This record gives sequence, structure tokens and C-alpha cells, in this order.
Amino acid sequence: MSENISICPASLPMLDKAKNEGIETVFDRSKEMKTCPFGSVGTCCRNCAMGPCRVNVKGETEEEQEYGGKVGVCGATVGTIAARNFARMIAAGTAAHSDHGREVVQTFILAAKGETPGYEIKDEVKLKAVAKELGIDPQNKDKNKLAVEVGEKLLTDFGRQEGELTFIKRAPKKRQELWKKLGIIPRGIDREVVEIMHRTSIGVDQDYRSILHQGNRCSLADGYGGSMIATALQDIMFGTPIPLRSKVNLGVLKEDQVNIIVHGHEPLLSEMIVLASKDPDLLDFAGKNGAAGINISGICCTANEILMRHGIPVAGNFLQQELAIITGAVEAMIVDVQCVMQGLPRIAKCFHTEIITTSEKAKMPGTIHFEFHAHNALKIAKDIVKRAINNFSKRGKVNIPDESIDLIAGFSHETINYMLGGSFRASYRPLNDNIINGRIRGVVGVVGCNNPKTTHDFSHVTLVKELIKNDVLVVQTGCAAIACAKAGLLTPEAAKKYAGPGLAEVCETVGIPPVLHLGSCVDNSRILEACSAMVAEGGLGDDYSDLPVAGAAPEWMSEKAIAIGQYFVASGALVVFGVTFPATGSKGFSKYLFDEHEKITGGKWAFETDSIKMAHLMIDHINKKRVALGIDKKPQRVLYDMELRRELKF
Ligand code: NFS
Repeated sequence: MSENISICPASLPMLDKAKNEGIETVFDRSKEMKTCPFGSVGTCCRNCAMGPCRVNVKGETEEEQEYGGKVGVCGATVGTIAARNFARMIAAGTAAHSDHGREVVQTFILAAKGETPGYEIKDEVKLKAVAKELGIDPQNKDKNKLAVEVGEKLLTDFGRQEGELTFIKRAPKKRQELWKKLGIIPRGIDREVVEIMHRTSIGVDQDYRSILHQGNRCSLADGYGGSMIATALQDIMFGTPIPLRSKVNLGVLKEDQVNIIVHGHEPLLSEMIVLASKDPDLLDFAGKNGAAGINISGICCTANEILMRHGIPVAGNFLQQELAIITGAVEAMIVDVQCVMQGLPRIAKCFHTEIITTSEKAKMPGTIHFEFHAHNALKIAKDIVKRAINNFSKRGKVNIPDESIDLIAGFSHETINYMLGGSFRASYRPLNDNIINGRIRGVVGVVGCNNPKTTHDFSHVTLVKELIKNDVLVVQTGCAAIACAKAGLLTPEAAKKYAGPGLAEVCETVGIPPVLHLGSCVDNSRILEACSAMVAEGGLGDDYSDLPVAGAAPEWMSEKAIAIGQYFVASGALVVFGVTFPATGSKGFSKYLFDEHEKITGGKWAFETDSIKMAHLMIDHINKKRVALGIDKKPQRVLYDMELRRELKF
């Protein structure tokens, strides 16, 4: 019954079980919930109490809609309403990533000051590199002192009123100049979010171009601010990822062990849970309670964080959070912030599973709250693990699908540099060369969520298969990466099976999968870094917008995805979203996003629900970029005779 709901082999039996036992899941709720025809296309305004104004305007052209069509009570046109809603999504997404980033910086500083047992400064090489970027001389400095300086400097990015974000300098020179000219370089992260909320309140900014102008600035505060800071400092604190092998899907749960799932986003919590699960006393305690061990696995981006750095297995992506509980094998699901469904405690009631909330910012009725603070994080983590062990004996019947598969993760920007360039010549040269010689057509980032409006994982897998078949190297983050991992695409063997001949050859030579897992959603900043490195390496133009690259989120659902999409568009990329697009109710505003915007930043949005068409939209875009770069034709093979050889200069 469930085939059109999901293509995930572990999710299908769990959905059947849910149906047989009368357990309602997100898939049922989605089916029942009729999509609002106004909200889904961005034309419902509830920014004041004269409304809500739902203005689905008929009209063939922008003019008919904007000047003759129905407007809100205040007179707001459909374009203004759609742009306001879109900008607020950018603000919310930026806020989520950046508040995560802020927690990381604060903990980073405390760790460097020695006030947080369990946390430490692990990656000194990256610490020194970041210090240099910030203009701090790392020479002869104690690593902790240096880390305090770095942390405090980055913290100023959040509250700065004037000036520029620190990491903006990571963008190519030409791009920075363009942003400066356009006036969209973010000043401070918090300021840009606040300004969107102000501009979009009743009676302020009423020109969709102007609203999106601030949308661009705010989104850049996410990409080059909150997200990039989170990635950088998480790497320094917990280690910069290197390639490792692990397993994915619900089959990673173990029948004879205490299963603890960490779910949410901030690795500050999950790192400590991983540490606590190795505590000999707790392992002993688990044994005394009849368990063969303590098995940690992850859901959503928390999963990606601990997968990337420790190889901890992934239980599933966003739409599997409820299904994991339905296995009956989960003693505790520990959650922090973001993408945690309120449906969890309802399902947990049918089993022995305890949902444990940990963030002061994110509480849920019907759960247990263990408030997590950096200064006693390890102790709290141990208390939580102990509680889960105590719960082991209360298990009822267990039903773990026998489905898990290998994956390779751990491709940080530094790793790509090292892997492709070799240990003596770390560089992006080989990647650029392989793009120039046509073995690799281009690079596409396939990222984002799951959405029950569309078959779980189907669009991700179909899109990525089509891309690699056409010699496009795919980089992934978030739940998209988990989807493709479950389909076996994140292994070196996948190159031979699915990739086109050029890409397969490169992958086989270097020993990498055709689909590279770069981490969690804040780690989309790694894609920005990789693109900067490609430009800096030379031969592919002098700005992001020259690169044969694109991005997609075929199953997106979160506001965070919109913020990410917008910072790539602001950076000059083509970004394609599936499912629904929250602006299509306005002809003018969607034309601006889908077309006109390219003239401003070189980047634009597109909307396509068919995964194969989506792939070819991006492939066509990449081909156009290749033509513009003059690398569309394969170099002629010339047979050299002796005379020609003598002319060769080395
Ligand atoms: Ni990203 Fe991560 Fe997944 Fe979507 Fe949610 S976990 S931050 S928002 S659902 S990819």
C-alpha cells in the first residue's frame, strides 16, 4: 500500500505496521491536510489583524495582477504579499542556522577557557588557518588563548551594526565587489534578520524587488555568517571530517542493545551523548540491565554531524523520525532543536520510548526535559544515557527492518582539497582540470529535506542518478544525503554502476563515490567554500556565476531551505526547488525570482517537480556555462610527429 508514499525499503514495512496497529504518522496527516491554495503559493498575508487577506488573483500578466487585481485590505498587491512571505521564510531560516551558530561560538569560547568539561579544541591546524583569516597572528600562541580570540571575534558578527561579516572575504573578489555595488553585504547577522521582520510588517517595504534586496542580504548572513561560523568552529572543536565508512537506515538499530537516537541539529549535544555512551560505568550498567551494549544512531542533521566526525550510523532522515519509534526498539530519542515533529510523543506513547528534550528553547508537552548546558554537558549526557538504559527492560515486541546499507561520508572542503590533490599537492587543480577536460561536466549540490507531499526519497534518488549518469559530480548535505545514501549512491562502487564514463573514471582513479556527503545543512557553507576554491584555482572564470554548477532541493519543506537557496542565488547559482514554490501566486514576483534576478546576481530560482526534467534544467545550465567558458568542446587529439614534438616547450 505504501509504495507511492516512500521508496525507502526500511520505511515501507514500518508504514504497514503503523497502518495495521492504527498508529497515525506524518504521512496520514499530510494526506488528510488539504494544501491551502493561497498559502502554498505565497498569497496569504497575516501580517496584521485586518486580514488574513487571501488574494489569489486571476490575471494573465503581472500588470493585470498588480494593478487591476484583488489586493489585501491595506492595498498590498499579490507581489508584495508573496515577497513579504518569502522574505520572512529567509529570515526564519537564517535565524535558525545562526542561532545554532551562536550557541556553537559561545560554547567554543567556554571550552577554550576550560569551563566546559568534555569539550576541547581538537583541530589546531584549522584553528590557526581561521585565525589567520581573521587577521589574528597564531604564532607562539597557546591554542586555547588563540581560540578565545577567534571565538570572540566571530561573536561580533552576530551583533555588528555596521561593516561587513568576517567570512564574506571567502567569496571571490569579483563577487564581493558585485555585492558591495548592490549593497547586499550583510552587516551583522541579527541586524539583517530584524530588518526583514521590520520591512515586512504592515505598511513598510511595498516593492517586491526592494523586499528581496534585503532577502539577499539576510540570506548571505546565513551562508557566510551563522552557517559558516557553525561549520568552522564545530570542525575546530570536534574535528574536521575525513572520509569514513558507516551504515544507514533503520536496520542500524540493534535488537540486543540499548538504542538511543539523537535527533535535531546541534552537535554540542550529540557529541556528549556519543562520549557518554563509551563510558565504562554506563556500559557496565547496560550489561547489568541485560543489554549487550549502547547503540547510538542519528536522525536528521544531528545524524549527519556525528556521522561525519565519528562514523556513527544514521537511522534515517526527516520522515523517518516517527517510523524509528514504531520499531519498538528505541529506548530514548534525544532531541534538541529544529525539524523535531510534535507528533513524536503521540507515537512514543504506543511504545516504551521516551522522548527527551534538551534545549531551553525547545520544549514539548508529553516529553521529559533534561536541560542541557555547556558547563555540565557531559554529566547531563551521562544522566540521559543512564535513563535510557533503565528503560531497556520495559521494551515490548521489537520489529527492526533488516535494512541498512554502507555509505562513505566525511567530505569536508579540506578533504576534497586533499583527496583530489594528493598529500603533497593539496589543491582543487585536478577537479578543475577534470571539469575543463570534460570528464566531469559540472558540480551540483542536491540538498534539503523530505516532504510528505511527495514520495519519500524518490525525487532525491531519481535526480541524483540522472545527474551522475550525465557526468555531473553531486555534493550533498542534510536529509537529501541520507536519502541517496539509503539508495547506495554514496559508495565508490556506485560510480561504476550509475555514473557516466567520465565521472566514473575520475571516481575510480581517486577512489571516491560519485556523490559526496558534505555534512549537515549548516555545512552547505562547505559548498560555498568549495566553489570559492574552484574559482581561486583558475580556469573556470573569476566568479561563482561563471562556474558550471547548480543547486537543488527537490523535496524541501523547511524555511531553512529557502534561506539556503537564496544565498546560493545571491552567490550567482541556479537553484531549483521541487514540491511547491511559495511565490508562484504572483506572476511578477515569481518572474523576478525565476528570470530577472539573474541579471542582478547571476543567480536565479527555478521550480520543477519532475526530477528528470529538474536534472536536465541544471545540465542545460551547466552546458551553457561550459560554452561561455569555452570548455564545451573536447580538445582535439593531435598526433605529434617529430617536428611538432621539437616545437613543444616544457
Ligand atoms: Ni535541513 Fe536539517 Fe532535514 Fe530539512 Fe530538517 S534536518 S537543517 S531542514 S528536514 S534537510
